[in-house]
Amino acid sequence: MDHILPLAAPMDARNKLLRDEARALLDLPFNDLLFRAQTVHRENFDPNRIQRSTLLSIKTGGCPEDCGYCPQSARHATAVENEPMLPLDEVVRTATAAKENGATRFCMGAAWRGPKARDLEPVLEMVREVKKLGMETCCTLGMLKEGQAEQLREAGLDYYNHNLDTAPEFYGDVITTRDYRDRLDTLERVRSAGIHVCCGGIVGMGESRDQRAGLLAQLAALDPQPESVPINQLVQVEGTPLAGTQQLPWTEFVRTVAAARLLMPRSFVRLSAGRTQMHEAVQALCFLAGANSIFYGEKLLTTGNPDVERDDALFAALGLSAA
Ligand code: SAM
Ligand code: DTB
Ligand code: SF4
Repeated sequence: MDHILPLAAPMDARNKLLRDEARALLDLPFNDLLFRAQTVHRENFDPNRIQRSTLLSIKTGGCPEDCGYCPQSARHATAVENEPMLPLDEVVRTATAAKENGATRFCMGAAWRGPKARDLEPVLEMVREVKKLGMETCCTLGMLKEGQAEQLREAGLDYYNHNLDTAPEFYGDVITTRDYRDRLDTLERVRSAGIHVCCGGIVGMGESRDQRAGLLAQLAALDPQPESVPINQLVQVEGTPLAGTQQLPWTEFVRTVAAARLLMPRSFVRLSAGRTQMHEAVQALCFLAGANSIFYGEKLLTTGNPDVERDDALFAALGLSAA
């Protein structure tokens, strides 16, 4: 009977294989990696179309969690001011403007560990109203409890963003107030409620290449794979524990995008936070590596993003159009 593995083993074995595969991709010569990524990208997508999502922080700052990268944690002394939940009309106005600018998805973020029952009501109203505008709706509200994903789905939520952030073994260096399993549980709740999954991570937090492979393997092992995969470059914010981390070479960022494309061929890979600090030539390489989505609009949640005129000019220069 020694051929029978313990129950957990097949998944672990698959994860290990995926991790080795991710590592081998990240180790390829840059040109080989980009060529392969662009080839697979073309087999699955129109290479000249980029999906655009606009973010809005509907409840800013004062978060009880200790995520080392985040300017909204109450535990870090940053310049972010705590704000109560935005009123519905302001959310609808911002979403309308985003739609007029060409965004197809509107993502509402809240600085919570997770929503309390009374927090969720106004968010459900926002989801209903944004949906009525004809946009795809997305929320990122932290951990969800039993039944909350269903409530969001019922209100018309299309996507839920919840990131794995980094490799399991590096995670504890970045966040201590919730663990990897909590994140996987929320992702399972989202998936079983019939909401599309938006799940990615952050690079440039001081992790190794092998740990970037570990993150990618975890994302690729989600079954089904996430529909959207945001790859964020750490935005270093003064007052956060991760401010001052050694900058990741741009080649490593592009490699991560390319490997994400190869490991998750049908997912939208989003070139996410960090574009303000990124040369446009590097962004162009990310599109070549298979990124086909961006955050669009001058603000992410609390930090800056390129303004729309600048992005429009970049799209024009590259012959890219909206998806
Ligand atoms: N509070 C909720 C949560 O953590 O799930 C939702 C909002 S939280 C700000 C959403 C995601 O933004 C985080 O999971 C993280 O991946 C990303 N993020 C936050 N601060 C960042 C930073 N400084 N640079 C890059 N990405 C960041
Ligand atoms: C994601 O992966 N990146 C976005 C969105 N999902 C919610 C957030 C980026 C936040 C960057 C720091 C800030 O602006 O506060
Ligand atoms: Fe809170 Fe989310 Fe920021 Fe973590 S990432 S501190 S949970 S707002």
